[in-house]
This record gives sequence, structure tokens and C-alpha cells, in this order.
Amino acid sequence: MITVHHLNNSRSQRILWLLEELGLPYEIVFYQRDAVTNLAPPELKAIHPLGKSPVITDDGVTVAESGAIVEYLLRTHGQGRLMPKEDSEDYVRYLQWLHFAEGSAMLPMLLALYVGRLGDAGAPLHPRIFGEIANHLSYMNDEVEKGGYLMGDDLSGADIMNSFVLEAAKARGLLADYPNLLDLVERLQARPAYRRALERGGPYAFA
Ligand SMILES: N[C@@H](CCC(=O)N[C@@H](CS)C(=O)NCC(=O)O)C(=O)O
Repeated sequence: MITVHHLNNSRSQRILWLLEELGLPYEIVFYQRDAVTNLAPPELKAIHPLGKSPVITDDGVTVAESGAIVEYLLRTHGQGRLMPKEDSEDYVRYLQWLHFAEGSAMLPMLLALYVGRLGDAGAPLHPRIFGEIANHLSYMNDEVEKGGYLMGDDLSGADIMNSFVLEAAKARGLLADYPNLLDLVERLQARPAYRRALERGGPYAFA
């Protein structure tokens, strides 16, 4: 049985969504962020040393890091769904998008969050940070223009991985100049599997 260690208002929501898209049975262990610090509770460290979410366990295998979890679930249980064939050219592009979310796009988003807490002291860093956010979002916006999803005409694990980037950007009012991304995030959030994942995962501030 797959178990998702799920933190409220977090990246683990996209793992619940992936599991719903695949129609796989799973259970959820719920964790609540600290009301003051917003950090995960220490119990998560018993599952994985980083103490972050998502983490899944599946018959004795523990997987942390969303991109690795998406890849593991699709390869192990996906039966070819939501990813291109591994010997295709598209597979390389798909790998790039899987890693892009956490390896590239989230960095300037997180910098904006943390540097924002410095108030005026952080202002000299804003042009570089928001320039990089625009760099990443405009690249995504141009790619989505081609077929409606990051990989063209069909939903893939790449869209599920990058959904958190889009949701976090939208919550900060950063998608206004990117109509393809606004449209994409609305279509993703309207999917029945996305809605089912919300029902199972509980309140999610980015939906
Ligand atoms: N790159 C990691 C990031 C994991 C991560 O930072 N998760 C956040 C939730 S969105 C977390 O657990 N934060 C609570 C904490 O750091 O205490 C992934 O995608 O899995």
C-alpha cells in the first residue's frame, strides 16, 4: 500500500493528485504546519531525515523529493500513463520539465518569499529575483502556447510537478502577464482527479 506523508498547504498535494489521476489506492498520514513558524512538525523526521513533505512509503520503499516521487510512481505503477515512452525524444524533454519545477523555477519564488521578510532591506535584490521569476514563467508560458500543456497536447507528470510553481505564483499575483499559465492552472484545478485529491487532502490554500 502506498502511504503519503502529507503536510497541509504543501507540495504533497500534487502527489495526492497524481495518485488520483492514476486511480491507485493509497492512504494519507496527515501532518499540520506549526501555526507560528509554518514549519513541519518534528514527527516527519521519523519518516525521512529532512523532515519535509512529500514523502511516500510503498511496501518498504521510502521516497522523498516530489520529482523523484512522481518519477517513481509513474515508472512503478503508471503503466505508461502520464509520461512519454523512455526511448522517445519527448522523454528527454519530459525529464527536463520534471526537474525544472524544483531545480529551477522554485528557487526565485522562494527567494522572493524569504527576501520579502527583510522589508526595505531586501529591495536591492528584487530586480534580480523578480527578473528570474519572469524568466522562468515566460519560458513556461511560451511552451504551453504550443499545445496547452508543458509536453504538448496531453497532461503529463510534468504538469503535475509544475502545478505547485503555478499555484504559488498565482497566489502571489505573479501570473497576470502569462495568460497561458493562468488558463493552464485553471484547467488543471478543474480536473475531477484534482478535485478528489483536494477532498482527501483537506484544506489547501493554493487551490
Ligand atoms: N524539493 C522538495 C521540497 C520539500 C519541501 O520543502 N516541502 C515543504 C512543504 S511545501 C516542507 O515540508 N516545509 C516544511 C518545513 O520545511 O519544515 C520537494 O519537492 O519535495
